[in-house]
Amino acid sequence: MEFAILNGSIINRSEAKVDIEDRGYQFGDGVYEVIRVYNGKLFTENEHLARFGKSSESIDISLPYSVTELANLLEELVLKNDLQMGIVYMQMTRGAAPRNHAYPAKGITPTLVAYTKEFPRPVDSLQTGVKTILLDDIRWLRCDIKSLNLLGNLLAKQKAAEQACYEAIQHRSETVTEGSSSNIFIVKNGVVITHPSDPFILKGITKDVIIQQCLASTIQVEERPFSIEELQQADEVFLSSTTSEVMPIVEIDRNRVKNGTPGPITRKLQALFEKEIEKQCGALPDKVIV
Ligand code: PSZ
Repeated sequence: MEFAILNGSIINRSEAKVDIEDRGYQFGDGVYEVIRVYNGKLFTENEHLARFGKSSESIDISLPYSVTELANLLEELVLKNDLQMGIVYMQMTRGAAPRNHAYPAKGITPTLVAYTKEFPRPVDSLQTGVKTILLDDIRWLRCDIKSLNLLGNLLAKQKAAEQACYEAIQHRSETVTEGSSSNIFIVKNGVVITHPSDPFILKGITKDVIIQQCLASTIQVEERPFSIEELQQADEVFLSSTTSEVMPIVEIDRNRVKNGTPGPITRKLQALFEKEIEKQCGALPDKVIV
């Protein structure tokens, strides 16, 4: 049997149902997280729970559980579902109430849902790298909130998929912001560069792990806005996310990045990332860097 979390309880997944007047369903009025599970263990769990708290706070929904309670619930869910390699999806909405744009004054209880999904590491893409397109960033100005409102992101990802690409790299005027579901990095003359964590992008947990690893090693890193031109002239380009990890980008709008193969600093960061996974979650059965 497969289980899910609905509010404070772990129940049969097929019995986890929410109200049609839930504000998540009606308005996308809520926040979410995706947490990676390797070897049955949650990777960077505290960081994801902290961001979940921050996102919900920024739209005035207060967490009805402590972070410890939530962590215990998620860990129990992973155990009960016998999940080894996959993700936990978790979302919280403002709750159910008669439809009205303004929040109901009182007496509304947030709806918290979580479930698990098996998901292998994308080892082939991590080896070869992926293709991308460049696209205008048409999203709102609070992309730092991990909100359920994802239409802008979905439209961008769909355009990429229609061109057999893995991701859409978005830009506002000349400045590259982020992917539709990832952060974007360039490497130029040995320096790793990525957009600073401001309201134009999501502060990726993976991005922060990568920055910490640069700082802890000899790799120079700069968080600063960079232009489309810098992207196009970069020595290496990669993206990062919970499920994509450190993913080499080898093509942008049909143009190869350098010679069209993953670069040495990207490879080094992939190796460091796998080390961090193994430190937190134990030995990986399918390593990209051996
Ligand atoms: O399974 C998937 O396709 C996932 S799991 C996480 C994401 C996609 N995306 C996270 C994300 C994002 O949606 C945007 C707009 N920017 C950056 C990221 C990367 O954030 P982390 O590293 O925390 O996953």
